[in-house]
Amino acid sequence: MADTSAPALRASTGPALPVIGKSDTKPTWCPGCGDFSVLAAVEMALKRLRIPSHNVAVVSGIGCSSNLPHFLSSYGFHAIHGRALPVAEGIRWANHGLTVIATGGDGDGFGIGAGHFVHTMRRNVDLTYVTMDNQIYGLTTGQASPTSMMGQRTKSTPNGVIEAPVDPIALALASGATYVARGFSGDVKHLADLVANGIQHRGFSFVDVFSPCVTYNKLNTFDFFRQRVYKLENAGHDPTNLGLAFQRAIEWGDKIPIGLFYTVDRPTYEDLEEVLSAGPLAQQPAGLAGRSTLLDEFA
Ligand SMILES: Cc1ncc(C[n+]2csc(CCOP(=O)(O)OP(=O)(O)O)c2C)c(N)n1
Ligand code: SF4
Repeated sequence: MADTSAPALRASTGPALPVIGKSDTKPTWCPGCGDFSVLAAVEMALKRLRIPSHNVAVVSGIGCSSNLPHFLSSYGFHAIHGRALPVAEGIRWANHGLTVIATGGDGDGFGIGAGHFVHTMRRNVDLTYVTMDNQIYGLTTGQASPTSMMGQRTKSTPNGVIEAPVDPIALALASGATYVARGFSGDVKHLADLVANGIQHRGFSFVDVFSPCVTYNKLNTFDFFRQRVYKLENAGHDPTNLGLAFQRAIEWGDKIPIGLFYTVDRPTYEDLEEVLSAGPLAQQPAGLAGRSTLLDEFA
């Protein structure tokens, strides 16, 4: 976990440290888009943890959802399509004192970014990845995404999707993520709890969010999920049991689980990478260790 102990909200000498909030940029999302709730939940989580703006970096790829970093007062980086996670990893390695959050859509994370998704999880890099999973490409106006349901008619699948969807939760469990959860934009408080716990968890935290696209996905709507979702914590689920987590992950039908599927303590990439043991690279002296000995060999 990033250094959340630091945020004494008022430095002993100097001005109050700014708590996270909305930026001056107003969201351009369609009225009713699920992503508004995700933005609110991320802000609530960071406020609750009292992490000041300057200690947070939010990174995204490309898509409607990937515009999220613009709307927070933290540091932000709007990367290219599918590349939120490698950029987020790079930020962690350069300065693992920061709280790093990656955000984006299902197309961004589970399509073009799928390779990065798997490898960041198996490394257990200590960051939080929040996906706004609307099961469609929103920004490009309604093509099928990797999580679109079979049979769904979209702009790119006029006769219905014929490919089986990616199951992000099962994929995360299989790839070694150490905190795996799912939220719903229709329940912001529950979602904020999942995000806050994910930020506090040491290791790769994944929160997949049912975040309906009200403009292009007329199948997976707020009502669709309201009628189906139930909370794992109310169903006696044991989030320390990987086998049970897989069983819950593949549930899809009249009942669909949200909440914490799985969590485990495992050393993070940052714990195991020797070069980071002396503290954040950004605060270490620049230079090449043992440089003179190395250069002497070529003299
Ligand atoms: C390399 C590359 N390929 C394709 C695109 C076009 N493109 C932009 S956003 C996007 C998909 C967005 O869908 P998703 O990630 O689910 O986000 P949403 O807009 O639904 O929030 C695509 C295909 C691109 N920008 N770059
Ligand atoms: S097109 Fe869909 S995902 Fe994009 S802002 Fe509008 S409702 Fe949200």
